[in-house]
Amino acid sequence: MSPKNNYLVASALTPVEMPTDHQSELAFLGRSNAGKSSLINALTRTKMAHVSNNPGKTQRIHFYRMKNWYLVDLPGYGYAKVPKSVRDQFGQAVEGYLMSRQELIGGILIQDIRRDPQLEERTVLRWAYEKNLFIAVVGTKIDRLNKHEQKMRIEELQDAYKLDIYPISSRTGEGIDKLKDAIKGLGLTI
Ligand SMILES: Nc1nc2c(ncn2[C@@H]2O[C@H](COP(=O)(O)OP(=O)(O)OP(=O)(O)O)[C@@H](O)[C@H]2O)c(=O)[nH]1
Ligand SMILES: [Mg+2]
Repeated sequence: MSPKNNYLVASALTPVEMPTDHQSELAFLGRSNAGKSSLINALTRTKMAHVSNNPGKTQRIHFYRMKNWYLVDLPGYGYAKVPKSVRDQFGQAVEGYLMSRQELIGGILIQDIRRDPQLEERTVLRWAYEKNLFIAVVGTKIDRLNKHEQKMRIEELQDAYKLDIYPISSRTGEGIDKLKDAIKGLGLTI
């Protein structure tokens, strides 16, 4: 018997491989190794997303069934260890998905709290603003910093993004409930 939700239903590269039941979708985006899979697992209290020390191994769009929506894991951009042909194919699939998927209501942009936003992060923000979609920026791995460093980095990132960010640790669980509340605020059950 398969579980009702919290499981992988599709790993897609083309629209025909994507779910067809028109549930809302929320995309989890971020650089490889930023902590996307760990965050997905912390949010859902599962191990449904694969956590690896081998960045950028998967180049497919993963759809996870949630109660009344799909959580969409877009494996990291900015990875170097993948042949260019694979990168191009995946890049096109992601771009096509972000630009034309009707079910998509927004994105969770995930980045290591210790890093600064780069062109890719700014591109994601511009995409969300242009399409008038929800966007939340999450700063991961706060457990790697002391309280003072956390405060400084949160301020620096908020300045850079001109947005409040969600500081979290998937390791300790800190900040996870606040992010959950934001997702619930979209009418998505989690
Ligand atoms: N200390 C700490 N380490 C974390 C945290 N989140 C993720 N990590 C570690 O960071 C590494 C990458 O985590 P993943 O969750 O696989 O990252 P990802 O963004 O899904 O990476 P790709 O799938 O390659 O794009 C792993 O070694 C995790 O254990 C966190 O909150 N704290
Ligand atoms: Mg991952």
